[in-house]
Amino acid sequence: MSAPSMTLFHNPASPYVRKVRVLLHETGQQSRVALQLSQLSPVHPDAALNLDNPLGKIPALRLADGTVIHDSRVILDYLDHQHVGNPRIPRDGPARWRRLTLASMADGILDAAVLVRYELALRAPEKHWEQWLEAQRDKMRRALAAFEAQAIAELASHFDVAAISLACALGYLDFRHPDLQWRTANPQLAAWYAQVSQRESMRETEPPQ
Ligand SMILES: N[C@@H](CCC(=O)N[C@@H](CS)C(=O)NCC(=O)O)C(=O)O
Repeated sequence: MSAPSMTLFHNPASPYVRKVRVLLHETGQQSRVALQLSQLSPVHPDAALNLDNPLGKIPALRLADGTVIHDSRVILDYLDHQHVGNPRIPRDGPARWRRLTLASMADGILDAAVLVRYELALRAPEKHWEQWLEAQRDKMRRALAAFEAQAIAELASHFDVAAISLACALGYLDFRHPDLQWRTANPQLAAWYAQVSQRESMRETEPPQ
């Protein structure tokens, strides 16, 4: 087996990194990527990472030629062009825009969930802004309800960019926001997630307990 030609700035707790690792696994590309641990938060940045991604966010992927690409969506698109199996992001047509929109909605759940996590974990309790926290939770609830009502059959049809993104978002809700109890209002999503979370790619990328 040849040495990895790319380096992924990662942290096992990051749901955005998990999306990348799940796609690598699903497309048989894990051995192409070395992992470089990045410990960071918005108030404790990783200086080495900042040199490669001025936004100071993970995931970021250093390619074989030294170029660094970042944002999980960009990285997924890049890696999906590096394998010969079925594309995980439809290349064109209405399916492309639909699946990317579903993926974006899943990422929006994650964005809200990560912001809530930062507010609760990093800010002093007396400074917590309850109205803002609740508004972020409402975004999560509305997007989950939309998946539940409109997208179950599509999600079940193949494990592509939309399904990977949502599976990682739901895994993150279990990890950081069990209090949200997302399964109660979304039984079909819960059944779908119970299945996909058994995939090897999902089991091997579970966040630390
Ligand atoms: N839109 C970005 C979001 C990445 C992101 O926010 N990652 C978090 C870790 S879960 C991070 O790097 N946070 C550090 C910060 O915001 O400064 C993506 O999809 O990659």
